[in-house]
Amino acid sequence: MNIFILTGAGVSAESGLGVFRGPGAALWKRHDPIQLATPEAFARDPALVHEFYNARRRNLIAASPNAAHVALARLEASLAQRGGALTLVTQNIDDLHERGGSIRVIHMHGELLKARCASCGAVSDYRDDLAVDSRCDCDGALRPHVVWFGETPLYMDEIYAALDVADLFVAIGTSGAVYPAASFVREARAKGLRCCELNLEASENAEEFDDRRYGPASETVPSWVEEILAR
Ligand code: BJW
Ligand code: ZN
Repeated sequence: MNIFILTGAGVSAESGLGVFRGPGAALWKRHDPIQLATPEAFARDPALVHEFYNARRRNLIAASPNAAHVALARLEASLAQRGGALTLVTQNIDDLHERGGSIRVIHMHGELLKARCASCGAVSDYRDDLAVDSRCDCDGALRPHVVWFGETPLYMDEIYAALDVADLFVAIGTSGAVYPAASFVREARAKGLRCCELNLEASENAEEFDDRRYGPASETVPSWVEEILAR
């Protein structure tokens, strides 16, 4: 069985990382995170945008994966043993899937623990605070390696190729408000895939899913994984 999973901020909510939308959304009290996640905001006030991501980077380093991350890692290993495969695509910029044991994670919106040079494009591991004067070896300015509104998400060819060969599409902890990720379910349906949503509450595109399960990811994901592996 080939399973395609798309995760969003809800899968990391119980690890103490904030969500953008939905109950308890309070990613950053002082400013609307959605207003900061744009190239225009970074051009206008890079220090403020760095401050937002520096605070989230510190929070991430102190956080731990939860039962949902661990269950998805178990699913990846068990499917591989049975000759199947899991494609795990995340909109999250945290590394909690990896720390939960997942081997292959596709970060379509980038990674918080990496920095990118705005001049040469080089991407490097980065765990410290970034500042306006942080520089690449080429002297270009460093920015967080994340995908802001209006920028092209990463690994799109790989993602669409994986959707082509999947048997089941599952969305976990995502509001369905941000494209192109929000359109994956429609594309999966068009290919005849069964689609399942695991979320705290109905997402914006809930009606596109055949199977909907609502509750905290730390409970719904492990029980759904057990069910899949018992088949
Ligand atoms: C729980 C839970 C618990 C809580 N258990 N669940 C008009 C129409 C259509 C599209 C557009 C349009 N105008 C502009 C666009 C395009 C735009 C877009 O989608 N805008 C919308 C606002 C309409 N998209 C883009 O610009 C993208 N690029 C693009 O389209 O390029 C063109 C292109 C397309 C295709 C191929 C090639 C090129 C880029 C989008 C970049 C998004 N960036 C951000 C910031 C990244 C860095 C960062 O983290 O700061 O990504 S925005 C933010 O939203 C972040 C997230 O990854 C993303 C999605 O959020 P997510 O993960 O769904 O989280 P939430 O908070 O929304 O939802 C959490 C859910 O969990 C909720 O439902 C809760 O209930 C639930 N939950 N606790 C389970 N314990
Ligand atoms: Zn550079």
